[in-house]
Amino acid sequence: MIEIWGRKTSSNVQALMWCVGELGLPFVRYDIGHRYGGNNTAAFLAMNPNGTVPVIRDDKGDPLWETGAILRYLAGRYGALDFWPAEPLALANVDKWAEWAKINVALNFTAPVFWRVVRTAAGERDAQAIRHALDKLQLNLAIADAQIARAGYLAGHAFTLADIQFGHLLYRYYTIAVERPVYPAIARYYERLTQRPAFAEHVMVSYDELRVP
Ligand SMILES: N[C@@H](CCC(=O)N[C@@H](CS)C(=O)NCC(=O)O)C(=O)O
Repeated sequence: MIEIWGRKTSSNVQALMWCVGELGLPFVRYDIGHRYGGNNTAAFLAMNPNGTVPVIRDDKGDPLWETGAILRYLAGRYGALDFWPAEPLALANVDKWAEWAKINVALNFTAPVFWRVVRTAAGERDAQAIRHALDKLQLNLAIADAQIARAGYLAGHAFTLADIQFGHLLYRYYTIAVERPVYPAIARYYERLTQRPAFAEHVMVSYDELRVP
C-alpha cells in the first residue's frame, strides 16, 4: 500500500496519481498543501524538509519527495518494460523525454502561464507577460508535436513515463482561457489521453479551488 500526501489539485500530485492509476497500485491519499495546509507541520517537514507535495511512503519505507524521482521509483519497481525499459539506452530515451517535459514544458507552463491566468486576480493579470510566456512555451510544444506526429507517443511508439510528465499538463493547457495555436498531433494525442481512465480520474480535475477571482 502506498501512502500519498498531496492535494489532488497539485499538478505534481496529478502526475503521480496518474502514474499510480496506470500501474493499478493500491494507495491512500491525504489532502495536504495549499488550502488544506498540513505541509508545514513538524511531522510533514520531517518527511520532506521542503514542505512541498507530493510525498509518498511505500511499504512503510523511507518517505520520498521530488515527483520525478517518485515516478522513476514507481516505474522501476512496478512498471512494465514498455513503460519503463530495463535496457539502459532505451530507458535513457524515455527518461530524456520525461526530464525534458518536467524541466522545460512544465517550467514554461505552470508558473508563467497557468498561475498568471488562474491564480492571479482578473484585475492583475498581465496579458503581455502571458503572451510572451505562451510564445516561449510554443517552442517546446512544436518539438513535442513533431515528435508525437512521428512516433505516436512522446518517447516512441509506446505509452511511457514520459507521457505522464508531459501529458498531465495538457488538461490545464487546453482548458484555460488563452489563445492556442493548433498542434494537430498534440491535439489528437490529448484526445487519446482523455480516453484513459486514470487520466480522466486524476488529471481532469477541476482547478476552481485555485482560482483567484
Ligand atoms: N520539485 C518538486 C516541486 C514540488 C512542488 O512545488 N509542489 C507544489 C504543488 S505542485 C507545492 O507543494 N506547493 C505548495 C502547496 O501546495 O501548498 C516536485 O517536483 O515534486
